[in-house]
Amino acid sequence: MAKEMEVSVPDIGDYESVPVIDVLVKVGDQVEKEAPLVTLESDKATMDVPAPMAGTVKSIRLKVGDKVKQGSAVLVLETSEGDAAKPQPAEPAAKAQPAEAPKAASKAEASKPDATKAVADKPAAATGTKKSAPAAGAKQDVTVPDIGDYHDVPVIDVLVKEGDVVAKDDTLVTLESDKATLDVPAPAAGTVRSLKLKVGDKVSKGAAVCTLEVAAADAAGSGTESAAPATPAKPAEKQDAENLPAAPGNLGAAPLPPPASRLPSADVADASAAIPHASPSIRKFARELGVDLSQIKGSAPNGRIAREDVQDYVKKSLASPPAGSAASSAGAGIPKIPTIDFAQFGSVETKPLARIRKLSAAHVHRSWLNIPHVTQNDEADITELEAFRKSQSEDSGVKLTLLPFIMKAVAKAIEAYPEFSSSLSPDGESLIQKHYMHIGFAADTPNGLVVPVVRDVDKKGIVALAQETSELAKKARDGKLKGDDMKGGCFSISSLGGIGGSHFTPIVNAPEVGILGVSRSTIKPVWDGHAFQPRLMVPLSLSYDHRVIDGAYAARFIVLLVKLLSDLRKLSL
Ligand code: CAO
Repeated sequence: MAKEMEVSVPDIGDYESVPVIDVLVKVGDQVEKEAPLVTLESDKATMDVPAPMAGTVKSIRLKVGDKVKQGSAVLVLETSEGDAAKPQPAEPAAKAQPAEAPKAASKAEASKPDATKAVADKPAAATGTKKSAPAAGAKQDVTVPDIGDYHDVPVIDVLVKEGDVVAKDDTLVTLESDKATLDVPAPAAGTVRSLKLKVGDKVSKGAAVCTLEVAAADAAGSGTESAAPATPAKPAEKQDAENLPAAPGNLGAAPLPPPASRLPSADVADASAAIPHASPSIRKFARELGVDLSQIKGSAPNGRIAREDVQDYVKKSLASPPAGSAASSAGAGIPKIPTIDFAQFGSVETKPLARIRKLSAAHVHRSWLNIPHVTQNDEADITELEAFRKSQSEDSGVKLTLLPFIMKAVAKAIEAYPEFSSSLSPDGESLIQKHYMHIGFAADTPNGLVVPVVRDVDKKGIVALAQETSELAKKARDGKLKGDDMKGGCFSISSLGGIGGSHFTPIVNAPEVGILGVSRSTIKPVWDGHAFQPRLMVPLSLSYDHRVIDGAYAARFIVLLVKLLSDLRKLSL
């Protein structure tokens, strides 16, 4: 028979007036025993209040923003289980893993003077220290503090190694159960002399963490845990292999991975950008899926990562490279660039990126990561072509730049080497050969790079191509290109000749397999067998997808291209 029971906030240790940051259920929801109902979060720890038993949510007694303490009403649950008759507070877990909240002072807690005092007033709120001040150089055993009714809580991170010098309150290890996350901070400044645990160990109150050789200043200045003034909490540098060394010139350490109790707060403002903000249940969920929370931008208030954010991230990750293709593993394990607070080096300004720049950034990144690029360089003698171009420019009434000539030559070279107009099938098993000749050209616009596409280049004359490229370039600069203007290309040209520079490495415009970079032509001495002749040479850089194009094939392609540009008769054939 169905019975109603009121679920209240369980024993959350020394915490009082803890804000509700998430209500994870709504009226009518059916919940399993242990399912998280609400998430509470202070600056010291994050904890879920779980359902004490399976049932249906009948009414909810709190909302986001409310501040609660032990015994505050959470919701009413209708349950058919016989033992639900008597209202009882939610037990955070089965008796084997009971109370919900850690009673330990976390690093953030200890870093706030008022919090330090509040905690220090309570004997249970230990930081693992002994009461008397250790002498400088004295060895102090650091143990897991009073973490309430928690037992056998897994160590998920060890942030120090033997020999490390730590400040008081630096996090030594992070513990995390499926209901809460907390740090064990250093009780005093000193040197870590002997580590007693490792990731994966399960610990309870009193378990040995390390031996600390206490620094002189700390020994003099600190006594009991209540006496220490708050040292601004600085994230300890992670010592394991995941941690990249700081890049040259970047004095800041790589960002710390994210225990929940190190939440963004005024005390840890420097590190807050690098700290994913999520409840323990979301952390557990992310860990089960192998998701690195630092890669996710939270959509919930204060940037907190919600379950949907993790799900979206996984969906996007699965959708990116086509399954089974040679590129399907691309992106895995790419080390993250450390987050640096540039303001520490001087004045900075953050501006949002234009939409086009964001799109092209994602596109070139995808291409760069998925395609094994090779770039083949050469130079074409365009002395005669230039003389012809200049003479024709005046006659045709259209401004002829080098671009339409190059476009025409590329189309002819592709006719001879058609694999440059192909794409790999998404499964990587076959090559799709295109029987049309649409060629894109990169156009520089105030908002970023776009690639309009000229259709049927093989069927058009130079003047028509000149007209079309100039119209498309204008549309691009005016932001008037339509989606269709940029679709369907077989090959791309990126001409920087109007600007300068010699060779460069263009990035293949995937799923195309080749791109030609054109740089600025210059007069060079070229040996004709008898003497050096001044010739106008244009540098060409052909990047190609080496999964599709062999080096010899690419070299033949560029040799032909050079010939076509060097001899106008061949181009007009
Ligand atoms: N060598 C020497 N001069 C060159 C040249 C070359 N390879 N290519 C062009 N020029 C000259 C032109 O003849 C023109 O000179 P005049 O004004 O004296 O006649 C001048 O440079 C300007 O040409 P242009 O760049 O405006 O015209 P274009 O047809 O060559 O190029 C376009 C058009 C849209 C490709 C170009 O404006 C552009 O946007 N280029 C940048 C492309 C880009 O950003 N690529 C990078 C992609 S990867 O990051």
